[in-house]
Amino acid sequence: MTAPPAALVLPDEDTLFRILRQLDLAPDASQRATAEALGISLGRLNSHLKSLGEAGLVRVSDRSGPDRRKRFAYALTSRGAAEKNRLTDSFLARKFAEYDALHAELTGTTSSLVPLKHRTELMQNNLAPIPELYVSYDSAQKLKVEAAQLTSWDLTPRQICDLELLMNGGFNPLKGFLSEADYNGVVENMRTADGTLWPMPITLDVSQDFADKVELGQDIALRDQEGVILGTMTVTDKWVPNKAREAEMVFGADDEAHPAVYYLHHRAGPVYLGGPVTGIQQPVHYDFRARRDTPNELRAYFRKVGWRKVVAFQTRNPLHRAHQELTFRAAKESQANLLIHPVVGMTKPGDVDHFTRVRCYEAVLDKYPAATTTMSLLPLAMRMAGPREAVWHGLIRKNHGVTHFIVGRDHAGPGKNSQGEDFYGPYDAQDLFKEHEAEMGIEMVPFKHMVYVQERAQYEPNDEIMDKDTVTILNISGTELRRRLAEGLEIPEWFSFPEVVAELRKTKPPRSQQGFTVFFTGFSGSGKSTIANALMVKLMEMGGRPVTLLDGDIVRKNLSSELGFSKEHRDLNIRRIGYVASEITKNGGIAICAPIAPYAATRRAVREEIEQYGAFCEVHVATSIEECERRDRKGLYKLAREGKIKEFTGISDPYDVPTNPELSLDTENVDVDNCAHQVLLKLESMGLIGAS
Ligand code: PPS
Repeated sequence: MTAPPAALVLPDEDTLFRILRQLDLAPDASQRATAEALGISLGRLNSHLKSLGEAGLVRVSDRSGPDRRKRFAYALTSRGAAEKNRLTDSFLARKFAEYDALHAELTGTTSSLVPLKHRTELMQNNLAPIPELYVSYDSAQKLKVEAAQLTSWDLTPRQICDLELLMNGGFNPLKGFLSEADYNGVVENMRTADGTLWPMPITLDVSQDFADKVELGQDIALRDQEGVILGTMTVTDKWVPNKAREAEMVFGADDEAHPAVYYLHHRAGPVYLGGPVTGIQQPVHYDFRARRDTPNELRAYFRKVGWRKVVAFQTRNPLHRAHQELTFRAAKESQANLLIHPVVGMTKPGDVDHFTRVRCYEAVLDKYPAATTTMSLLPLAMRMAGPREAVWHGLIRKNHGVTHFIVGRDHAGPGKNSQGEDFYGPYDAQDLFKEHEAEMGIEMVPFKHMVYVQERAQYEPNDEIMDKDTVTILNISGTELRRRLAEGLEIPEWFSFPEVVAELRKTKPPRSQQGFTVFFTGFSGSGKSTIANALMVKLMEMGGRPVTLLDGDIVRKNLSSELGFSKEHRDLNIRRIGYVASEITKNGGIAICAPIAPYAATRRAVREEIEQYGAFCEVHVATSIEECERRDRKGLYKLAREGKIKEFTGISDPYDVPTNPELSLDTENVDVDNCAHQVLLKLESMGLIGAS
């Protein structure tokens, strides 16, 4: 926050706090009413308002009307709102200190009291409300109007998730996107600059263009993807982060096989902005509204139903019987009520979508003893950061009024690294959590690996089974479950509840009934279009699903007619193709794409987008550049050699050869029909076509 000019005399902190609070609660009130509410004279209020206006904390506006005494309206600026939040914290800290002193005076003991600097956090048990960053409804209406004039940043889906949890206190004690000093502390040693434990960088990454437009001290509006203003931020910091270092320290390796590292390098903007946030309104959700709770709503619920101890279960997967048994046991062992707290913001690419999952969770809720368990949805964007993520999850749950947290084997694990090894040890998350448990103020309930014992027809913790040699232990891995779903095979009742299986089958019919995309890539003239056409005809002959061909030339005529061949335009072209293909795939059709698509990163982004809905089969049409040039069907290579066509792929522009395509075709020794047939065989082996 920028300091007010030196000449300004602001009221003392107490008066300032009371004025800002009053203006937040009743921004439209007359000056007389405000002075009365504060118990000060009109003259004093006037002079305070003048200096607050000059300091940029309050906005004065003229309003027309006959009554001269009501001529001016006063409202908080976003800076004023941020200042009010800061003063609220220091006010609370002081009150806690007074409580301390009173406690000592009345009881003569101070032994159970914690050091003052931790007072505000630790005094907040799971029942008391926690601070939010929102202004009052009336102030929000005013700020919204003011913010319409500000430079705006359109938040990415991940930033919307982060902002929601910043504003509603889910990321308490953070007051905004991290400043540079806080970011450095968090990256290097999991602590903000003042020493507060916080393991995950919550940063506002922006484009270079946007960063160039913003000055330090400036307020910016934060908008969702429809342009709705959710909050404002006073930019106190702007810097170019060392992303490789962030990846090493936060995710354990600068390895793009880690989804968050990939995101960091390919999705996140190059510049970070930091500063305090003022909340105007929460992001709008139209789905499962009754199942979404802010931290304070959950705390209020726990107060209402009298839950003192609550154990939370974090999940990004459907719940099967093993999970139900495990969570039930965890609640019993810690003598706590159970909160199923699934993530519905962003999870790992390829996960079951949250709509399906929530319907599955609802089916499982009935399996718990009545009134012991509840479910609430958490709009978190996960980073899959294993140990650090577990600590982060714990702090977030603590903010939601939870006292115990289940941490399992490989909590928030991202899968294998580029060497095919696990990023983290299976119990690293539990170890790191344990190390910080006392400071976090939330207790870990370590996950027991539950397996099904056939003879006893029940789930038992694996490490408690003494007669392993004589009983039959059954388990179905996640991979095996996906295989059974994909192939339409039986899923036994001991493994999952029939209602859950039915939901999963609805969204994930067997692969042979799902949509998919075949994505050809290769040089111009490599034979992509010809093979794609042959494949389309063969698939149409089989019938069953609609087939659409998105050929390079056709797309450039219809979808991308204004684009050229710069890297930026090619990427845009491929992303458009990817978008259309993902929609076709989602709706159960077959999309065949045949652009050059020279950049590996863009192909990967398209793959990720499509794999949310169905299979992606990348086919490299591996005709060499020499052969393409020799064929030169369209005469373009000749023109490219003569310099008449610029940026020509393979001649004067790069092509990243696919390193791991589903199929690579040699067109120099094999005819078109056979190439198309090879693709069909590949699709069959992927389970995408076949008897159905
Ligand atoms: S990209 O890179 O994927 O966006 O390209 P794409 O849309 O597939 O290109 C389609 C056709 O454009 C012709 N063409 C060029 N290709 C490469 N480089 C340059 N500079 C260029 N200029 C025009 C070329 O005929 C491509 O056709 P195909 O179907 O690949 O033979």
